[in-house]
Amino acid sequence: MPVNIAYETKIEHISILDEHGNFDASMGEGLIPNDDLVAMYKHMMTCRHLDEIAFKLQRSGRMGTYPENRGQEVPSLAAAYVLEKKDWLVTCYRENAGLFWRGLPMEKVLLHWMGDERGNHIDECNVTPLAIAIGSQMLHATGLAWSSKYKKDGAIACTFFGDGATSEGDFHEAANFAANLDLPVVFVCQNNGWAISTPTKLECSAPTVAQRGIAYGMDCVQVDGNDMFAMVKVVRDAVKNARENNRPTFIEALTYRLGDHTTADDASRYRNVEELEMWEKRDPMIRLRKYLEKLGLWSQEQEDEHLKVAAQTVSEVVKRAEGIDAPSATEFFDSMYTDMPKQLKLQRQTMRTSSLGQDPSQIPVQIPATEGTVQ
Ligand SMILES: Cc1ncc(C[n+]2csc(CCOP(=O)(O)OP(=O)(O)O)c2C)c(N)n1
Ligand SMILES: [Mg+2]
Repeated sequence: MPVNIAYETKIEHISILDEHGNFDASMGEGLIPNDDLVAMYKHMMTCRHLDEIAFKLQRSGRMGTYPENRGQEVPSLAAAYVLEKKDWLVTCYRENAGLFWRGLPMEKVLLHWMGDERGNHIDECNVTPLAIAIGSQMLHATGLAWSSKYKKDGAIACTFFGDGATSEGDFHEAANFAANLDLPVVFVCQNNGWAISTPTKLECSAPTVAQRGIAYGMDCVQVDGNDMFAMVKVVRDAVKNARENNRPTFIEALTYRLGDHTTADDASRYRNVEELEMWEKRDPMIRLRKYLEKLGLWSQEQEDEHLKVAAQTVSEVVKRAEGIDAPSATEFFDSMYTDMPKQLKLQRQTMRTSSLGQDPSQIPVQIPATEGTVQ
């Protein structure tokens, strides 16, 4: 019997504006209006300033652990730029630029990292709270898309996760459901080469992470994740595919975190200086700035001017985050369920909060007569 090919495929890599300033006009021309490009660059400047200040807040004991976003601003910003208001952006923890573009107040992210549940109360826009349990958010995105399809409201869900997260079961379950049920989901993997100190090649033997999506029958593409033009193009294509055909797409965005994994990490212990220097040259802001300058859309004066605006914005954000009244000690119980299970009700009522000097109304302990004994 002849040997036939049962299946053949390819993964395209999309790049429009590369690190050397080469611009592929055949794909990039007219993709993003100049005014929008300038607005995006300014937004990235503000986000990067917030990142720097957040790092300092942690170092000076004013905030808990923080994961720097520096270097990874483009993928989520491109997605937020393309998505409509009714759509969902379902992120992990390195997508500040996209979340803020959609309208999440910056102080909510600071509150989150200060351990304040109110940072996770989001009424302003269709984004979900930061997901720290790796991979969990992809399932939420699939669920949101399933509910949109059921309700026929036309919304799609765009979810973000890292290369490491594609080795979690949650990714495979979310991808399988999304593809089999024809759900409008855009899966964006930010492949930054590392899952904390584990290099991607140690947890993914395939040459691209994108091909993991092929197993589920999704369209898959790899893109330069530091290239705003290429990112906007692939997200736009994927959103169209989701909106018009109810089909999920897997996008592998190649990028790099220029900082440590979080403030609890020291990346110099596992990655070498040459690698970092190579990626510093690929910084998404450098190439966008050069492109804007070449077109006469940006100058050093504008840079200096906007830096002042960014500093002022961030300083007000920090004031708001630090100025909020202390949360009650039971706040985190109240955010979890619409109808709190009785075990949690009991825990809430029996919390010994007097040592914190908070919520003295909880003392003495009150066990609800109607709830009976908790098993
Ligand atoms: C379920 C789960 N397992 C382990 C961790 C600890 N952890 C935090 S970040 C991380 C690595 C994630 O790597 P990746 O998905 O590539 O995201 P990146 O931080 O590189 O953006 C791990 C293992 C966690 N938060 N959740
Ligand atoms: Mg990673």
